[in-house]
Amino acid sequence: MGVCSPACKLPRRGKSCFLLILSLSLLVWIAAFSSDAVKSALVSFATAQTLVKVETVKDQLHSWTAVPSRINTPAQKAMCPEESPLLQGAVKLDFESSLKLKDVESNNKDVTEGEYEPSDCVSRQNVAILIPQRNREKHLLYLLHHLHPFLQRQQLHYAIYVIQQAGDVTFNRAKLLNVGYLEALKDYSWDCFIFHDVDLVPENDHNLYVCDKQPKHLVVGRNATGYKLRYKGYFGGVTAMTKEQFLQVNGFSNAYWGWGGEDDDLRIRVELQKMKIMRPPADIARYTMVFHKRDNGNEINKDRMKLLGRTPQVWRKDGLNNCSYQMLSLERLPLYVNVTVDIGKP
Ligand code: UD2
Ligand code: MN
Repeated sequence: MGVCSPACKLPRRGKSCFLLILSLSLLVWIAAFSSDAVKSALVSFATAQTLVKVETVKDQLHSWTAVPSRINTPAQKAMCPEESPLLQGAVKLDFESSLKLKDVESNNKDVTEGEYEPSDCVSRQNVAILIPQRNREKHLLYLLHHLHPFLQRQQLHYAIYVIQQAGDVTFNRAKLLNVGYLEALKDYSWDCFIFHDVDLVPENDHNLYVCDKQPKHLVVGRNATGYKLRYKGYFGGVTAMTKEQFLQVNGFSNAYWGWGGEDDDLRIRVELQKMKIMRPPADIARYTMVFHKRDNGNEINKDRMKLLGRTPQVWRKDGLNNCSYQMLSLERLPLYVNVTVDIGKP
Protein backbone atom coordinates (compact mmCIF):
# COMPACT_ATOMS: atom_id res chain seq x y z
CA MET A 1 0.00 0.00 0.00
CA GLY A 2 1.45 3.35 -0.88
CA VAL A 3 0.89 6.80 0.52
CA CYS A 4 -2.59 8.02 -0.29
CA SER A 5 -3.95 11.63 -0.44
CA PRO A 6 -7.51 12.36 0.78
CA ALA A 7 -8.55 12.62 -2.84
CA CYS A 8 -7.91 8.92 -3.53
CA LYS A 9 -10.24 7.92 -0.76
CA LEU A 10 -13.20 9.47 -2.61
CA PRO A 11 -15.31 7.30 -4.92
CA ARG A 12 -14.20 7.34 -8.62
CA ARG A 13 -16.77 9.92 -9.90
CA GLY A 14 -16.17 12.25 -6.95
CA LYS A 15 -12.46 11.93 -7.58
CA SER A 16 -12.62 13.19 -11.11
CA CYS A 17 -14.94 16.01 -10.00
CA PHE A 18 -12.47 17.00 -7.32
CA LEU A 19 -9.61 16.99 -9.86
CA LEU A 20 -11.65 19.08 -12.32
CA ILE A 21 -12.44 21.72 -9.66
CA LEU A 22 -8.82 21.73 -8.56
CA SER A 23 -7.50 22.29 -12.07
CA LEU A 24 -10.11 24.97 -12.85
CA SER A 25 -9.19 26.94 -9.69
CA LEU A 26 -5.54 26.60 -10.64
CA LEU A 27 -6.36 28.07 -14.06
CA VAL A 28 -8.29 30.97 -12.53
CA TRP A 29 -5.44 31.64 -10.16
CA ILE A 30 -2.79 31.65 -12.94
CA ALA A 31 -5.03 33.72 -15.21
CA ALA A 32 -5.40 36.39 -12.57
CA PHE A 33 -1.63 36.83 -12.13
CA SER A 34 -0.10 35.99 -15.49
CA SER A 35 0.72 37.87 -18.72
CA ASP A 36 -1.85 38.51 -21.49
CA ALA A 37 -0.38 35.79 -23.77
CA VAL A 38 -0.67 33.13 -21.09
CA LYS A 39 -4.16 34.41 -20.32
CA SER A 40 -5.42 34.01 -23.87
CA ALA A 41 -3.88 30.53 -24.15
CA LEU A 42 -5.65 29.57 -20.97
CA VAL A 43 -8.96 31.03 -22.15
CA SER A 44 -8.88 28.97 -25.35
CA PHE A 45 -7.99 25.86 -23.39
CA ALA A 46 -10.89 26.44 -21.04
CA THR A 47 -13.26 27.14 -23.96
CA ALA A 48 -12.20 23.90 -25.65
CA GLN A 49 -12.88 22.03 -22.44
CA THR A 50 -16.33 23.61 -22.20
CA LEU A 51 -17.12 22.77 -25.84
CA VAL A 52 -16.14 19.18 -25.29
CA LYS A 53 -18.40 19.10 -22.25
CA VAL A 54 -21.32 20.65 -24.18
CA GLU A 55 -20.85 18.17 -27.02
CA THR A 56 -20.83 15.29 -24.56
CA VAL A 57 -24.06 16.51 -23.01
CA LYS A 58 -25.61 16.93 -26.46
CA ASP A 59 -24.61 13.38 -27.39
CA GLN A 60 -26.10 12.11 -24.21
CA LEU A 61 -29.33 14.01 -24.83
CA HIS A 62 -29.47 12.69 -28.36
CA SER A 63 -29.06 9.11 -27.23
CA TRP A 64 -31.96 9.56 -24.81
CA THR A 65 -34.29 11.24 -27.26
CA ALA A 66 -33.11 9.68 -30.54
CA VAL A 67 -35.68 8.34 -33.00
CA PRO A 68 -34.62 5.84 -35.69
CA SER A 69 -32.49 7.79 -38.20
CA ARG A 70 -34.46 6.55 -41.24
CA ILE A 71 -37.43 8.67 -40.09
CA ASN A 72 -35.32 11.80 -39.71
CA THR A 73 -33.02 11.60 -42.75
CA PRO A 74 -34.09 10.61 -46.27
CA ALA A 75 -33.04 7.06 -47.09
CA GLN A 76 -29.83 6.76 -49.10
CA LYS A 77 -30.75 5.72 -52.65
CA ALA A 78 -28.99 2.63 -53.96
CA MET A 79 -27.32 2.50 -57.35
CA CYS A 80 -29.77 1.50 -60.12
CA PRO A 81 -29.40 -2.14 -61.18
CA GLU A 82 -27.08 -2.93 -64.09
CA GLU A 83 -30.06 -3.92 -66.16
CA SER A 84 -33.19 -1.92 -65.61
CA PRO A 85 -36.22 -4.07 -64.74
CA LEU A 86 -38.38 -1.61 -66.70
CA LEU A 87 -37.03 -2.49 -70.16
CA GLN A 88 -39.55 -3.81 -72.67
CA GLY A 89 -37.37 -4.71 -75.67
CA ALA A 90 -38.85 -3.94 -79.09
CA VAL A 91 -41.62 -1.41 -78.69
CA LYS A 92 -44.38 -0.42 -81.08
CA LEU A 93 -43.85 3.13 -82.28
CA ASP A 94 -46.67 5.44 -83.22
CA PHE A 95 -46.58 8.55 -85.34
CA GLU A 96 -50.09 9.98 -84.92
CA SER A 97 -50.50 13.13 -86.97
CA SER A 98 -52.85 14.46 -84.26
CA LEU A 99 -50.14 14.28 -81.54
CA LYS A 100 -49.73 17.59 -79.67
CA LEU A 101 -46.93 18.89 -77.46
CA LYS A 102 -49.44 19.23 -74.60
CA ASP A 103 -50.14 15.47 -74.78
CA VAL A 104 -46.44 14.64 -74.57
CA GLU A 105 -46.05 17.06 -71.67
CA SER A 106 -48.90 15.55 -69.71
CA ASN A 107 -47.53 12.03 -70.32
CA ASN A 108 -44.17 13.09 -68.86
CA LYS A 109 -45.05 14.91 -65.65
CA ASP A 110 -41.84 13.75 -63.94
CA VAL A 111 -39.69 15.62 -66.45
CA THR A 112 -38.69 19.12 -65.34
CA GLU A 113 -37.10 21.51 -67.83
CA GLY A 114 -36.08 18.56 -69.98
CA GLU A 115 -34.42 16.74 -67.08
CA TYR A 116 -35.35 13.56 -65.27
CA GLU A 117 -33.84 11.29 -62.68
CA PRO A 118 -35.17 8.05 -61.24
CA SER A 119 -36.89 8.53 -57.88
CA ASP A 120 -35.90 5.20 -56.37
CA CYS A 121 -32.27 4.67 -57.39
CA VAL A 122 -29.15 6.53 -58.47
CA SER A 123 -28.52 6.40 -62.21
CA ARG A 124 -25.24 4.81 -63.28
CA GLN A 125 -24.52 7.65 -65.71
CA ASN A 126 -25.64 11.23 -66.19
CA VAL A 127 -26.52 11.66 -69.82
CA ALA A 128 -27.10 14.73 -72.01
CA ILE A 129 -29.02 14.15 -75.25
CA LEU A 130 -28.13 16.74 -77.91
CA ILE A 131 -30.46 17.21 -80.88
CA PRO A 132 -29.62 19.65 -83.72
CA GLN A 133 -32.79 21.05 -85.22
CA ARG A 134 -34.19 23.54 -87.70
CA ASN A 135 -37.70 23.46 -89.21
CA ARG A 136 -38.28 19.88 -88.02
CA GLU A 137 -40.76 20.59 -85.22
CA LYS A 138 -43.00 17.63 -86.06
CA HIS A 139 -40.03 15.25 -86.00
CA LEU A 140 -38.97 16.71 -82.67
CA LEU A 141 -42.44 16.08 -81.27
CA TYR A 142 -42.39 12.41 -82.31
CA LEU A 143 -38.90 12.00 -80.90
CA LEU A 144 -39.78 13.57 -77.53
CA HIS A 145 -42.91 11.43 -77.38
CA HIS A 146 -40.86 8.22 -77.66
CA LEU A 147 -37.53 9.23 -76.16
CA HIS A 148 -38.66 10.44 -72.72
CA PRO A 149 -40.36 7.16 -71.71
CA PHE A 150 -37.53 5.20 -73.40
CA LEU A 151 -34.86 6.93 -71.29
CA GLN A 152 -36.94 6.62 -68.14
CA ARG A 153 -37.29 2.88 -68.69
CA GLN A 154 -33.48 2.81 -68.80
CA GLN A 155 -33.44 4.45 -65.34
CA LEU A 156 -31.20 7.28 -66.47
CA HIS A 157 -30.57 10.70 -65.08
CA TYR A 158 -30.76 12.67 -68.32
CA ALA A 159 -31.59 16.00 -69.91
CA ILE A 160 -32.57 16.76 -73.50
CA TYR A 161 -31.06 19.78 -75.26
CA VAL A 162 -32.34 20.93 -78.64
CA ILE A 163 -29.92 23.19 -80.48
CA GLN A 164 -31.66 25.37 -83.04
CA GLN A 165 -29.74 27.11 -85.77
CA ALA A 166 -31.09 30.66 -86.15
CA GLY A 167 -31.51 32.26 -89.57
CA ASP A 168 -31.53 30.51 -92.92
CA VAL A 169 -27.89 30.22 -93.90
CA THR A 170 -26.59 26.75 -94.70
CA PHE A 171 -27.20 24.22 -91.93
CA ASN A 172 -24.25 22.95 -89.88
CA ARG A 173 -25.19 19.89 -87.83
CA ALA A 174 -21.71 19.31 -86.41
CA LYS A 175 -21.19 22.84 -85.13
CA LEU A 176 -24.62 22.81 -83.47
CA LEU A 177 -23.61 19.64 -81.63
CA ASN A 178 -20.40 21.30 -80.44
CA VAL A 179 -22.49 24.19 -79.11
CA GLY A 180 -24.79 21.71 -77.38
CA TYR A 181 -21.86 20.03 -75.65
CA LEU A 182 -20.40 23.34 -74.44
CA GLU A 183 -23.75 24.72 -73.25
CA ALA A 184 -24.92 21.51 -71.55
CA LEU A 185 -21.71 21.37 -69.52
CA LYS A 186 -22.56 24.79 -68.08
CA ASP A 187 -25.60 23.15 -66.45
CA TYR A 188 -24.06 19.96 -65.12
CA SER A 189 -20.96 17.85 -65.49
CA TRP A 190 -22.62 15.22 -67.73
CA ASP A 191 -20.71 11.93 -68.02
CA CYS A 192 -22.05 10.97 -71.39
CA PHE A 193 -23.32 12.75 -74.52
CA ILE A 194 -25.69 11.32 -77.11
CA PHE A 195 -25.51 13.15 -80.46
CA HIS A 196 -28.95 12.54 -81.92
CA ASP A 197 -30.63 13.26 -85.26
CA VAL A 198 -34.11 14.65 -84.74
CA ASP A 199 -35.78 12.20 -87.10
CA LEU A 200 -34.46 8.89 -85.69
CA VAL A 201 -36.64 7.03 -83.20
CA PRO A 202 -35.13 4.03 -81.39
CA GLU A 203 -37.18 0.84 -81.72
CA ASN A 204 -35.73 -1.22 -78.88
CA ASP A 205 -35.00 0.00 -75.34
CA HIS A 206 -32.17 -2.50 -74.88
CA ASN A 207 -30.23 -0.02 -77.04
CA LEU A 208 -28.80 1.70 -73.99
CA TYR A 209 -28.17 5.45 -74.09
CA VAL A 210 -25.03 5.22 -71.97
CA CYS A 211 -21.36 5.58 -72.80
CA ASP A 212 -18.69 2.95 -72.86
CA LYS A 213 -14.92 2.69 -72.72
CA GLN A 214 -14.97 3.37 -76.48
CA PRO A 215 -17.19 5.67 -78.57
CA LYS A 216 -20.47 4.02 -79.50
CA HIS A 217 -22.50 4.12 -82.70
CA LEU A 218 -26.10 3.33 -81.87
CA VAL A 219 -27.65 3.13 -85.35
CA VAL A 220 -26.71 -0.13 -86.96
CA GLY A 221 -29.82 -0.17 -89.10
CA ARG A 222 -32.92 1.77 -89.88
CA ASN A 223 -36.13 1.20 -91.76
CA ALA A 224 -35.04 3.02 -94.94
CA THR A 225 -31.87 0.93 -95.37
CA GLY A 226 -33.30 -2.50 -94.60
CA TYR A 227 -31.76 -2.31 -91.11
CA LYS A 228 -28.26 -2.84 -92.51
CA LEU A 229 -25.15 -0.83 -91.67
CA ARG A 230 -24.84 1.68 -94.52
CA TYR A 231 -21.08 1.20 -94.91
CA LYS A 232 -18.13 0.14 -92.82
CA GLY A 233 -17.06 3.03 -90.63
CA TYR A 234 -20.45 4.71 -90.80
CA PHE A 235 -20.81 6.91 -87.71
CA GLY A 236 -23.92 9.02 -88.40
CA GLY A 237 -27.36 9.37 -86.89
CA VAL A 238 -26.92 8.67 -83.17
CA THR A 239 -23.58 8.34 -81.39
CA ALA A 240 -22.52 8.18 -77.75
CA MET A 241 -19.26 9.56 -76.37
CA THR A 242 -18.14 10.34 -72.86
CA LYS A 243 -17.31 13.91 -71.90
CA GLU A 244 -13.61 12.98 -72.00
CA GLN A 245 -13.69 11.06 -75.31
CA PHE A 246 -15.38 13.99 -77.05
CA LEU A 247 -12.91 16.45 -75.58
CA GLN A 248 -10.00 14.22 -76.58
CA VAL A 249 -11.00 14.41 -80.27
CA ASN A 250 -11.67 18.17 -79.96
CA GLY A 251 -15.35 17.53 -80.74
CA PHE A 252 -16.75 17.78 -84.26
CA SER A 253 -15.21 19.92 -86.97
CA ASN A 254 -16.99 23.27 -87.38
CA ALA A 255 -16.18 23.40 -91.09
CA TYR A 256 -18.91 21.17 -92.58
CA TRP A 257 -21.71 23.34 -93.93
CA GLY A 258 -24.58 21.50 -95.64
CA TRP A 259 -25.26 17.80 -95.92
CA GLY A 260 -22.65 15.09 -95.37
CA GLY A 261 -19.11 14.38 -94.26
CA GLU A 262 -19.22 15.63 -90.65
CA ASP A 263 -19.99 12.14 -89.31
CA ASP A 264 -17.04 10.61 -91.22
CA ASP A 265 -14.84 13.42 -89.95
CA LEU A 266 -15.71 12.47 -86.36
CA ARG A 267 -14.88 8.83 -87.13
CA ILE A 268 -11.45 9.90 -88.40
CA ARG A 269 -10.85 11.90 -85.22
CA VAL A 270 -11.80 8.89 -83.11
CA GLU A 271 -9.49 6.62 -85.10
CA LEU A 272 -6.62 9.11 -84.87
CA GLN A 273 -6.89 8.75 -81.09
CA LYS A 274 -6.67 4.96 -81.45
CA MET A 275 -10.19 4.58 -80.15
CA LYS A 276 -12.38 1.88 -81.58
CA ILE A 277 -16.05 2.33 -82.46
CA MET A 278 -18.41 -0.10 -80.76
CA ARG A 279 -21.94 -1.04 -81.82
CA PRO A 280 -24.76 -2.86 -80.06
CA PRO A 281 -26.10 -6.01 -81.76
CA ALA A 282 -27.95 -5.37 -85.03
CA ASP A 283 -31.27 -6.70 -83.75
CA ILE A 284 -31.23 -4.06 -81.00
CA ALA A 285 -29.64 -1.01 -82.63
CA ARG A 286 -32.65 -0.40 -84.86
CA TYR A 287 -34.29 2.92 -85.67
CA THR A 288 -37.24 4.25 -87.60
CA MET A 289 -36.37 7.41 -89.51
CA VAL A 290 -39.38 9.65 -90.03
CA PHE A 291 -39.65 10.12 -93.78
CA HIS A 292 -38.26 13.44 -95.06
CA LYS A 293 -36.83 15.07 -98.15
CA ARG A 294 -33.56 16.99 -98.20
CA ASP A 295 -34.16 20.33 -96.47
CA ASN A 296 -33.70 23.72 -98.06
CA GLY A 297 -30.52 25.19 -96.67
CA ASN A 298 -28.89 21.75 -96.22
CA GLU A 299 -27.70 21.05 -99.75
CA ILE A 300 -24.97 18.43 -100.31
CA ASN A 301 -21.61 19.73 -99.19
CA LYS A 302 -19.48 19.42 -102.33
CA ASP A 303 -16.28 20.10 -100.39
CA ARG A 304 -16.74 17.23 -98.00
CA MET A 305 -14.17 14.87 -99.57
CA LYS A 306 -11.56 17.63 -99.63
CA LEU A 307 -12.29 18.46 -95.99
CA LEU A 308 -12.05 14.82 -94.96
CA GLY A 309 -8.58 14.63 -96.49
CA ARG A 310 -7.20 17.35 -94.24
CA THR A 311 -8.73 16.16 -90.95
CA PRO A 312 -5.50 14.56 -89.65
CA GLN A 313 -3.71 17.92 -90.09
CA VAL A 314 -6.38 20.27 -88.74
CA TRP A 315 -8.37 18.46 -86.05
CA ARG A 316 -6.38 20.04 -83.23
CA LYS A 317 -7.34 23.56 -84.33
CA ASP A 318 -10.83 22.91 -85.69
CA GLY A 319 -13.39 21.76 -83.15
CA LEU A 320 -14.49 22.53 -79.62
CA ASN A 321 -11.55 24.86 -79.06
CA ASN A 322 -12.44 27.28 -81.90
CA CYS A 323 -16.22 26.94 -81.83
CA SER A 324 -17.45 30.54 -81.83
CA TYR A 325 -21.15 31.34 -81.71
CA GLN A 326 -23.62 33.79 -80.37
CA MET A 327 -26.28 32.56 -77.99
CA LEU A 328 -29.61 34.13 -78.90
CA SER A 329 -31.75 32.46 -76.26
CA LEU A 330 -31.86 29.58 -73.83
CA GLU A 331 -35.36 28.55 -72.83
CA ARG A 332 -36.02 25.87 -70.24
CA LEU A 333 -39.20 24.36 -71.65
CA PRO A 334 -40.99 21.51 -69.83
CA LEU A 335 -39.61 18.75 -72.07
CA TYR A 336 -36.28 20.14 -73.27
CA VAL A 337 -33.81 22.97 -73.04
CA ASN A 338 -34.15 25.01 -76.20
CA VAL A 339 -30.86 26.62 -77.22
CA THR A 340 -31.12 29.05 -80.14
CA VAL A 341 -27.82 30.08 -81.58
CA ASP A 342 -26.24 32.10 -84.35
CA ILE A 343 -23.34 30.00 -85.61
CA GLY A 344 -22.29 32.36 -88.39
CA LYS A 345 -21.99 31.32 -91.99
CA PRO A 346 -19.64 29.33 -94.27
C1 UD2 B 1 -27.55 11.39 -92.37
C2 UD2 B 1 -27.06 11.00 -90.98
C3 UD2 B 1 -26.86 12.28 -90.16
C4 UD2 B 1 -25.88 13.20 -90.82
C5 UD2 B 1 -26.35 13.47 -92.26
C6 UD2 B 1 -25.33 14.23 -93.08
C7 UD2 B 1 -28.17 8.91 -90.64
C8 UD2 B 1 -29.25 8.15 -90.02
N1 UD2 B 1 -28.08 10.18 -90.37
O1 UD2 B 1 -28.83 11.95 -92.20
O2 UD2 B 1 -26.42 11.97 -88.86
O3 UD2 B 1 -24.60 12.65 -90.80
O4 UD2 B 1 -26.62 12.27 -92.98
O5 UD2 B 1 -25.19 15.53 -92.62
O6 UD2 B 1 -27.40 8.37 -91.38
N2 UD2 B 1 -31.45 18.94 -89.59
C9 UD2 B 1 -32.47 19.82 -89.25
N3 UD2 B 1 -32.90 20.73 -90.16
C10 UD2 B 1 -32.38 20.80 -91.41
C11 UD2 B 1 -31.34 19.91 -91.74
C12 UD2 B 1 -30.90 18.97 -90.83
O7 UD2 B 1 -33.00 19.79 -88.15
O8 UD2 B 1 -32.81 21.66 -92.18
C13 UD2 B 1 -30.88 18.04 -88.56
C14 UD2 B 1 -31.84 16.99 -88.07
O9 UD2 B 1 -31.52 16.65 -86.75
C15 UD2 B 1 -31.55 15.86 -89.00
C16 UD2 B 1 -30.02 15.94 -89.10
O10 UD2 B 1 -29.76 17.33 -89.09
O11 UD2 B 1 -31.99 14.61 -88.51
C17 UD2 B 1 -29.41 15.27 -90.33
O12 UD2 B 1 -29.96 15.79 -91.52
P1 UD2 B 1 -30.87 14.88 -92.50
O13 UD2 B 1 -31.85 14.15 -91.70
O14 UD2 B 1 -31.40 15.76 -93.56
O15 UD2 B 1 -29.82 13.92 -93.17
P2 UD2 B 1 -29.85 12.32 -93.36
O16 UD2 B 1 -31.16 11.74 -93.01
O17 UD2 B 1 -29.31 11.98 -94.66
MN1 MN C 1 -32.61 12.20 -91.60
